[in-house]
Amino acid sequence: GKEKWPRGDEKTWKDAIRGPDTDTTSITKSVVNHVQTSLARQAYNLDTSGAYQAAALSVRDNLILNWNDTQLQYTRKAPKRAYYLSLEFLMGRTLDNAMLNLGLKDNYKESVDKLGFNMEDLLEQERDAALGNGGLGRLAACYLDSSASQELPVWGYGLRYRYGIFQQLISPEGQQLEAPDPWLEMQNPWELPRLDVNYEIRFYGQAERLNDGTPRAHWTGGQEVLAVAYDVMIPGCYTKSTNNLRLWESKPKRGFDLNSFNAGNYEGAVGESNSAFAITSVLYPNDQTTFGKELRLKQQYFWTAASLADMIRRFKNLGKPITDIPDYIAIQLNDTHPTLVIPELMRILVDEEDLDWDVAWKITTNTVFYTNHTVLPEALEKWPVPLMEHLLPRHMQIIFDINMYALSHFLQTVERKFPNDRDRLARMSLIEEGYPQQVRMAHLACIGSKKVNGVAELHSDLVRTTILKDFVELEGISKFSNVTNGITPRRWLDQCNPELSALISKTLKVDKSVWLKDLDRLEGLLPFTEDAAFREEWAAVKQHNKERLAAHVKATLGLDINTHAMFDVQIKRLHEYKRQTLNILGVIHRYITLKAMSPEERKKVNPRVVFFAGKAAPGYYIAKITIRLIVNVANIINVDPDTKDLLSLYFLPDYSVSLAEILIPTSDISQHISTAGTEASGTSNMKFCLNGGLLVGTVDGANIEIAESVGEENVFFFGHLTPAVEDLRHEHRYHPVPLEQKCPALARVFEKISSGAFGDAGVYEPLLATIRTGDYYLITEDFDSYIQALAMVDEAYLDRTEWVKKSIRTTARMGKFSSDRCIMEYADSYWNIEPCPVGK
Ligand code: Z15
Repeated sequence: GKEKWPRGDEKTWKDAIRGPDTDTTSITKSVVNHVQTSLARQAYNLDTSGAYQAAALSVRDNLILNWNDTQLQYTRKAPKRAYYLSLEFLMGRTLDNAMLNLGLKDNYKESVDKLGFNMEDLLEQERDAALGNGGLGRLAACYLDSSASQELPVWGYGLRYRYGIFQQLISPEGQQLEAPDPWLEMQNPWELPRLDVNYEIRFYGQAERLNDGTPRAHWTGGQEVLAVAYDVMIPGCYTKSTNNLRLWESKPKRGFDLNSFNAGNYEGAVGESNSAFAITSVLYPNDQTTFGKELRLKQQYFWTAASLADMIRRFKNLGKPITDIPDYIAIQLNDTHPTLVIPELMRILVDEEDLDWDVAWKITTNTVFYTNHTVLPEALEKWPVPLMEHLLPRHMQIIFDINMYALSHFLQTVERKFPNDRDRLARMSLIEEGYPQQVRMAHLACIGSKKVNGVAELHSDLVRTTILKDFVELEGISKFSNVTNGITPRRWLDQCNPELSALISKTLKVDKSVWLKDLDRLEGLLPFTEDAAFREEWAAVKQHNKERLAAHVKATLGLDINTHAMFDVQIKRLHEYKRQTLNILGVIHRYITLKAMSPEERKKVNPRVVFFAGKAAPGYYIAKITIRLIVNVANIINVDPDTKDLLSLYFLPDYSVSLAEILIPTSDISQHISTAGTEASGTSNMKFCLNGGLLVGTVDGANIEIAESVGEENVFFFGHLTPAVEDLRHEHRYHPVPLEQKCPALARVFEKISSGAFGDAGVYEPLLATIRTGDYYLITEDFDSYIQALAMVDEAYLDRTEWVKKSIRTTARMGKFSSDRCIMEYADSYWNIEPCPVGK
């Protein structure tokens, strides 16, 4: 029936309630209103920063109205919801994305224009929200965009770090320096503090089993910290649906402890509160390495416990029996970082809800889903048992119980199925023996989840056949599957490459509101490969994007870039397995080759500009040397009169989402050259291809599926395949061959470096030594075929018409890699959730 108006005069209310500001006139009024009131500033002396803030607050108003309607709809319809738990959300900037998703960018632009400002300048004012390291964090951000765009009831849960990923500075010698990222120093219009939404989170203390015939225990004492919610609105594309990203901030439970002050313990009281603030103070900048730091474990528990408490409170409002949790909640673990939700949910169900262990276990394993993002051993999380016991005594008991007493489900099952297979038991146990013992988080995530997935076909196969092989044999293959990663075409095409987006809409005669949400429509571009005028327009967009980047580099670094060259880009975290070394050694090889040519020969060479960008973990020594080498090679070759017009090299500092948005649309080729079997998926490969850049890559991760989609003739593959890698490593270990014999071309490159051509050779020695001895990532094995692949690129680039055709075909066939497809796969095959559109 019709709901009764809650209070007051209905007409008065309804006349006063407003909708979003969508026409230029009301947008202008709203922006100026924010200048006058929210910002408390005079209209006549407004600067660009103020104009940005006011425009952002106006856009935010629209988001809030949609957010309210969406959340009300979820409350009314009570659909099953999915929660995406990620320690990282690499959101980048919000204003442009929000205006585009609202379909209001043109109106805001017009309004800002009339007020005497330039929209591009305003956008530049915004700091990136850089609450992530790399691919994993950016994937989470793309998935939020797609969930809202698909009108799915999905929330993200994360941490509100006061400092995001560090700012990278590069000294003139090429040393990486790290500075804190004070992204919250300016007012952040994109978050809503919810000081009333808070939970007390316990650490340390004692856990005592009741031993009353139930599995229950009491966990008391220790330290309690408050988790406070900050909500970030996630607008869907061309829909009212606006989801929530809830980020937790830590603070002391009751400010300063008055008793301590009275006892004259001022410093103790302040110290206590400092340690509470510390939990969410900084994002750990280590990508794919585990350090076993107590504060990191504290972050993980703080976040999972607050998120779970929030979900359960919301569930309880529905008034359903607790055993219905799996019908209303799906929890997706983004890597093992949130694995503590498994023992935490068990603790709540067993200790607080008084359920039988088996009932609790069934609920848990029907609610949780786990995505694995790596098979690299150094990236698999393990926590020392003594640390876990100290910080989370009750959870440690529960993990032992899952391992032992839930034995009937696990170790006993293993024993029954594989009698006397002690090695298997040791391999599979949640506890790795050693001094100290360690908790294997991937094993816990695996047995505590309903489904486990990898992020590209090859990677999911490797998960099934290597790190979780024993679990596949125990539980059956159907629990283990694949969801190939994707990217949001909103940010990674429409926003970062507006000219290409406009050209596509014009050519397809389809509004972007359609094809951006149905990316297979790009196939409609294929017939136009034969249209010379279209090809020219296509090429002109790339050229324009190169010039846009060149202008940016000129403005920020004062450097002049040759925009009439092939742009060759490798941008990603620095990692030995990603092999930036292979690339820079290839650049040196190219330099040597050019130097040896006659001026006549040089005239036939294609000019090439090579770009690198990426951060190294602050403690990653070899990665930092790699940056040094790149910078110093650049310093030499960029000023060499023999070659500088044909080959130049840039290391762009402080790689970020925003920098990626400028770089990606410029690329003719991009490099994704990890040792086969090491890159789980990669997602920037998809971004480049969507923007018409071609791939140079190994047969690894999502490169394989990209080639399947765009056609192998449009990808430059090289290098050994995954099955060969282990054997080759074995050879290197037991039958080493000197570099000069193994790979003479590379030996010449090493000689050049050792001769001091790029400064003090001693600096690079530790890096070169990793290749000369051991060569775990098989640089020497892949170098020759890498150089060949680059030669094929040069060859192909000579036929510019054919090249542009390749570029168009690549974009046209990238539909599969929309993160909308991924999110629908998770929704249908894992979470079992459905769209819950507003107003239906
Ligand atoms: C990270 O960014 C990735 C994996 C990890 O285990 C961690 Cl800790 C961080 C990356 C993968 O390296 C990359 O191949 C993949 O595309 C991305 O996650 C998203 O799945």
